Amino acid sequence: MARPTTLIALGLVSALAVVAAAQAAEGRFVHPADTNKDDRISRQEWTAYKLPAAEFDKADTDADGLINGPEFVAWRQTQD
Ligand SMILES: [Ca+2]
Ligand SMILES: [Ca+2]
Repeated sequence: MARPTTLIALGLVSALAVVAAAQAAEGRFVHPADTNKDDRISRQEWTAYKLPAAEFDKADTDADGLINGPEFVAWRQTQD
């Protein structure tokens, strides 16, 4: 017999999945290197994800110290 707490937990997981889908639909930047989920990759996150440290400054075209979605996509296109 399912306990009420189990049902609440399942409901929460479903709600989170809906939120994630909505964020993707809005074109939010989602990358596994973005460990603090602020939609930007910091230098620490970049190197922690084993991305080449020398590439960070190339990718950060506006030099604000963070890689946003468009910057990351543009950088990726230079890597192929
Ligand atoms: Ca981040
Ligand atoms: Ca930047």
